[in-house]
Amino acid sequence: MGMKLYRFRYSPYARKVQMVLDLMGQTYDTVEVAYSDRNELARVTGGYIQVPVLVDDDGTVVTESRAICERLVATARGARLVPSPLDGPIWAYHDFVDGALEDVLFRIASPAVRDAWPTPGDRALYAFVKERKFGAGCVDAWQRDQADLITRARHLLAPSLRTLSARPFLFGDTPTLADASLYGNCKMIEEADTRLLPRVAEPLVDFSRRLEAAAAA
Ligand SMILES: N[C@@H](CCC(=O)N[C@@H](CS)C(=O)NCC(=O)O)C(=O)O
Repeated sequence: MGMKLYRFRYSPYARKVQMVLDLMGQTYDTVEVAYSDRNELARVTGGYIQVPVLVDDDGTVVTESRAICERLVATARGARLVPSPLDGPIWAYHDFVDGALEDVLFRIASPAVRDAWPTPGDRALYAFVKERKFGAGCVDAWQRDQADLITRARHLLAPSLRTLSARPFLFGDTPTLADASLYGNCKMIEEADTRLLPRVAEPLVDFSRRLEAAAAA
């Protein structure tokens, strides 16, 4: 049985996991989940309908991207992505990306992600899911406030950009889990609208291509 990754193309958590798999040289299939058809996902997981979900080679179903990454970096090929003794700062960076950074970046991506769903039902459901959590009209408000959100994102990203102007990857010459995390958020922005990532931070376009090249090598 092969490994399977359930994802939305724009999910930063799924794209992070996918990059970890690519950097490991792992073979896997991706399953692109339709926003309003999560029957397969619910059957596989017993009811969890967020992405990513990883079905491992041995059939083990793992939810929550942090838990998936913990499992992957515990393998021989994955261990390189968290080189000792940098475990602490690498996981801390991972958590910064999935927390504070994603909290700003998903608001920048959401309006375009909503508009890209193929059916009116998907678009409405996507907006509804966001509105249940963040209030009526939130996706339209994030569209209106996009310039301010980009300013906030730039501020949060500035230290990382200084690091990346001096070295190819966040912790040096070779990619780590930290890079895969940052990449996941870059892909969210790019999948929303390719014109957005250079507006947020031009150097992250090169960074993303560099990491993809390292993963393909
Ligand atoms: N803590 C979870 C978060 C996963 C998550 O928020 N996934 C989003 C996509 S980015 C999702 O599936 N949302 C459900 C929805 O939009 O209905 C993880 O790290 O895996």
